[in-house]
Amino acid sequence: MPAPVSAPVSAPTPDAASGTAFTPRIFSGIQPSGGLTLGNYLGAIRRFVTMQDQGGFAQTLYCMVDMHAITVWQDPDALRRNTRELAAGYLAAGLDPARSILFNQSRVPEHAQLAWVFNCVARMGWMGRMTQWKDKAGKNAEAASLGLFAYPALMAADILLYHATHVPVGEDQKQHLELTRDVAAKFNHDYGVDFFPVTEPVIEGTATRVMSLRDGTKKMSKSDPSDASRINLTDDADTIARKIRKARTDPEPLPSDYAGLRDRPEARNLVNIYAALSDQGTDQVMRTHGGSQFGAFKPALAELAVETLAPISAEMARLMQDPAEIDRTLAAGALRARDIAAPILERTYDIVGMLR
Ligand code: AQP
Repeated sequence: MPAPVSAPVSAPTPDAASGTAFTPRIFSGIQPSGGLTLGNYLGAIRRFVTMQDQGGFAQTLYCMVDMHAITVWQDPDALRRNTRELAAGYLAAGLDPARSILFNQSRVPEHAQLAWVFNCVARMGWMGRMTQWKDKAGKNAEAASLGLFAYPALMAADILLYHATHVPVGEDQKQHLELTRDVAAKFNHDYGVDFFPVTEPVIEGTATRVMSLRDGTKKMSKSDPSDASRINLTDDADTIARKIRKARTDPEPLPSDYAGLRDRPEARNLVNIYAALSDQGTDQVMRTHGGSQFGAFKPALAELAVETLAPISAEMARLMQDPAEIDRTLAAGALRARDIAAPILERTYDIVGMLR
């Protein structure tokens, strides 16, 4: 059993029908659809590293989900660059290719193959209810790609292709994880098997939903048109400090307790970021900074952000000078991923009745 991360990680899900425990295994991914943000770092990558380091999982697989990225238009050169930069971000933050399997999704064709099976398991109604689909397709759903609509079935395939039991993600992915569980349950039920595990999302801590610096009701996102809305992992110290100084807030000082931030989304966001970066609870942050004006709190937050991100950003820049080495790391990771994926896909085809 893996040891707890910041809060207890529940046991690998025993299959309800057979009582069989699945091998504890982690899968998660990030889209190379832009540069990495502080949201990606705090909501996902930092926990990828913790879960790798704590041990107790048979494998930790971390992917650059390039096939997900092309569900909206990506310039081919930018996609190549963003995929390498994402890999550099993983490595710079502490993922170790000797201990974790790092690869880009399109190098493991089993993802697309299993996704097709799941396209035939998942229902149109399920997909239509996904808030990410509604947000990204917007009012003009007719013009959105079929891939964007089917995105959650590919995500279910990413996870279930490895029989992953735990998936560390930010809050925004909770609904997709629930759909992954529905796909596994429906497949198992339809074919009368106990083949796919019911995966546990791991959504923990104070930074599971980092918000935009310009609008505290919107998620910080790498594809937000406003660069001022986010902190990029590649931003230099001055840029980070400027973005935090200009972050939208309100005129009131910080309250003495966290509950006082309930109707102040921008202020709450900055406190949550501070808590996550300093590894403190929000109550502790309020004890230290309650009563402060933003003129004092923002520089303290900027200092903390620079202290955390500067070494990562410097290491990313160093790694990006040798793209061929990044490509070799990803190719080697893909071979290891395929060793796990290929037999699971074969067995899936067999269960479905495809001649092998
Ligand atoms: N703002 C955030 N706060 C906490 N976690 C976040 N994540 C993303 N934004 C935040 C987590 O990062 C992982 C990878 O996300 P993704 O790149 O696959 O897709 P996304 O969630 O759609 O991220 P973006 O930045 O908003 O990308 P675009 O703009 O391309 O759609 C996930 O675990 C996610 O929860």
